Amino acid sequence: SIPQPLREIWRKLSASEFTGKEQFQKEVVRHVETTLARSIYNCDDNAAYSGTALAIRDNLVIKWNKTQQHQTLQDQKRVYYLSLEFLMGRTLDNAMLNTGLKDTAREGVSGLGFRIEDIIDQEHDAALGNGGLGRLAACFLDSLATLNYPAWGYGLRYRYGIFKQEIINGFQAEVPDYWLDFNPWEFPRHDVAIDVMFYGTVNPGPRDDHGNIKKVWEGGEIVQAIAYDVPIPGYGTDCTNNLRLWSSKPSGGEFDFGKFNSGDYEGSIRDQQRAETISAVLYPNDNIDAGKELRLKQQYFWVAASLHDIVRRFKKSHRPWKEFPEQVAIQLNDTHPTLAIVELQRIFIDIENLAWDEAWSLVTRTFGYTNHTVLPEALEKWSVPLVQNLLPRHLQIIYDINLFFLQSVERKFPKDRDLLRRVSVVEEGTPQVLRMAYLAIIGSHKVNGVAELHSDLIKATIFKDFVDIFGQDKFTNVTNGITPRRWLHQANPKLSDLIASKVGGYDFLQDLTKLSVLEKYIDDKTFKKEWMEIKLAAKVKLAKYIKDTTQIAVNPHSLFDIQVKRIHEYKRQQMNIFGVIYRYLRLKEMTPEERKKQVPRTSIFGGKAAPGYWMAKTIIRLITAVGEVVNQDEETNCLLKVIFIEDYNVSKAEVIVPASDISEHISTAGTEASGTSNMKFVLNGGLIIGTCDGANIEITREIGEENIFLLGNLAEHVEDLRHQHRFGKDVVMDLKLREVCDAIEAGRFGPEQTYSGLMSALTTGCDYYLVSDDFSSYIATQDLVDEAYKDQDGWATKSITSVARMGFFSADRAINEYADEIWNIEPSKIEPRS
Ligand code: NBG
Repeated sequence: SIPQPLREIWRKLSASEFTGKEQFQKEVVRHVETTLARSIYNCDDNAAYSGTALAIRDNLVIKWNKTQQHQTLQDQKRVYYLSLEFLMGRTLDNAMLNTGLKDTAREGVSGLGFRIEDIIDQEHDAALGNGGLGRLAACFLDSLATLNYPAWGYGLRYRYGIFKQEIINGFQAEVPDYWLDFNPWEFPRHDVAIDVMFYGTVNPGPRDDHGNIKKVWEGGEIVQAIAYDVPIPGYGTDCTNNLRLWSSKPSGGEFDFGKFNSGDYEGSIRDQQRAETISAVLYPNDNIDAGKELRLKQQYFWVAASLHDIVRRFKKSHRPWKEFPEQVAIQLNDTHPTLAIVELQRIFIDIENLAWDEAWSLVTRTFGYTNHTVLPEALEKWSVPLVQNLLPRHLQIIYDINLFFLQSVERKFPKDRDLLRRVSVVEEGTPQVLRMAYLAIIGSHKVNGVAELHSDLIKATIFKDFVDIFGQDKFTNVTNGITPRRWLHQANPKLSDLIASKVGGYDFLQDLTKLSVLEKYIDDKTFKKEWMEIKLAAKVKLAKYIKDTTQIAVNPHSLFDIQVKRIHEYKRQQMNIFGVIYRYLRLKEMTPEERKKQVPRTSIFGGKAAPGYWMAKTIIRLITAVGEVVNQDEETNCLLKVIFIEDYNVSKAEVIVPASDISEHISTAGTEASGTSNMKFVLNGGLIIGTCDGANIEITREIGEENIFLLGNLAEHVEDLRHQHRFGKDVVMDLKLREVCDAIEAGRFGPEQTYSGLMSALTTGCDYYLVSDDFSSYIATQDLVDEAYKDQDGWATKSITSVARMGFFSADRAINEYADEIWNIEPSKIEPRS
């Protein structure tokens, strides 16, 4: 660092933030001309985006440095949020809004001959996530910074995020999405390079302070983790936190010159490629565990680098180890980072020479674990031979953790051998597998679900034994939330402005409960009119996007019915499209007179299927095929259109979410842990049709039953219904659904073989997701939606009332709950520079 006497000079020269339009413009032009080496003759939208981003970034970086210095000086407890996914979307618009520079930038670029919207549109999404879990992590980062919590995110810097989806002949095709061409939002820290070892052997070493023979893990393959830092600006505060993403690189030299010189060119780069492969690509599975070695490597690589970093930071403060949990909280976003528990125990006992019990007490007080699913196919299990080979020392530690745990269980419940079998981290079988969720519970002081129903369900089902063992208090609920900055203010600026004009400014963006003031205006005719005009404008914008990308014209005055999310059988896009077919069949039967009475509808779908998830891909094909038939049917297409929006992602969601009249959240009860898009849609004045599942239940409680269209069976009946399907004698399919299946099987939407899997899932597959049980309720509820929509004034009342009551679903509320109940951390405000 700089010698003391020179620091004054340094401080005088220190960079300062630009203010005002002129200074902003100067910065943009300077960046375009110097950083980008371009000129007025070749500055297109893309160069203007880069210049603008770099100018905004400069201000952000100044706040970021200040925040990091402040937090280091304060030396308070920090939270580290470990997530394999951060689905950030675009940054520029959000950074401008959070730092209060949007208007300056709009005027500034306009004076230079550009439109801010076009510039914003140039940015590539940072799509380092699959869906809700990754987007939740991104919303949480926004809230942590906004609320001034000292917090870091840790993740992987994938070279390829989630694939780009193309629809070719109606089927999904996957295209790699290389997003790092120009990414002004990351800062490589080549000086933060951490060696991570894999494979190798464990050998006896010297005796430790406690007289035990040490275990030495050695001789493995070493890969380097390089830090890339991303600034995360809070809204209306200088607090700018850090997201650190690790990139993998071969350790010691780029490639093997020996091999190169002897002519083995391929061999010379093989090791380099092996190392770089680790952070190359995000696994594209949402709620599915693939169990591949490379994924385990990713997990350990990321966890080892992050913990090394965290422990190093702690050691700088020269505190005794016993203070570790008072300085460090680590949150495990699902089981993906569970190895962090084992790694920290390893660091403590193997490297820092703590005794097992002391180390374990520190470890368990440090970690919290969030569960995001009860779906069996998503619960992570690692094969023991795989772990033995890749991480031999960790496997030993896991065995010890498990042994001590089982001994304590045995003391508490003597002679219950079946209990020991049920709760063991090691599941018997060929091969044996490690149940990562169990390890995460054993190694954490708190376990939470993400919505009330979900948190109750995990306690009653998959983790029941652990509640008996550890007690109720270890298990808690933190209902998910979303950031109103991105999902209202940024995505729907007109609505945000209208709300601000009624509730007394933009404070509601930092305290979403202030929305409740809107209820006062429920009878205000002009307000209602403006409200509905904004909704219509959002629909017009989406209609234009649909026209531009699919050439299909949709009527913005029709009811926009939207289901956008990952395609999954449990989310039941199939039920939605069956419903569309049913509607189409009815419309076909009607006389022209009857048709005149119908509410025109546009059914909009979007979402990716995991590349290996054949059933999900079949569902996409059915949706596109129904669209092909329905959209061209002159008799009915003014009353029904079906659209599949290609490559659904965060930036498209920002256009889609404000435009819904109704959105669908119709998972089989008990399967969707929370859902978060339900919150986004309602916050933007859209109503919901949904099942009693996940956060839908709490949304209903908050906004009132009269403002939501609920349907279907309850979670408590699901098991019985499944049992009936499996063993019941004379289960007959719902007649309406039968009609739909007949139409599909008659080839009305292309060759029926295409859908045979989907059809047999309903029959021989015992209809695991209970589509036939909920179908008639679904159809009846959709009829209620049509009826309600005819009364536009009543609809507006529902829409406004719902928004007014959505305060609870801010991610700020969720983060405050984590901070108080799990992390025990305090906010720390950075005073603005005088
Ligand atoms: C997902 C759930 C969603 C939930 C998000 C965020 C996984 C494993 N789970 O319902 O399916 O909203 O997590 O909590 O991706």
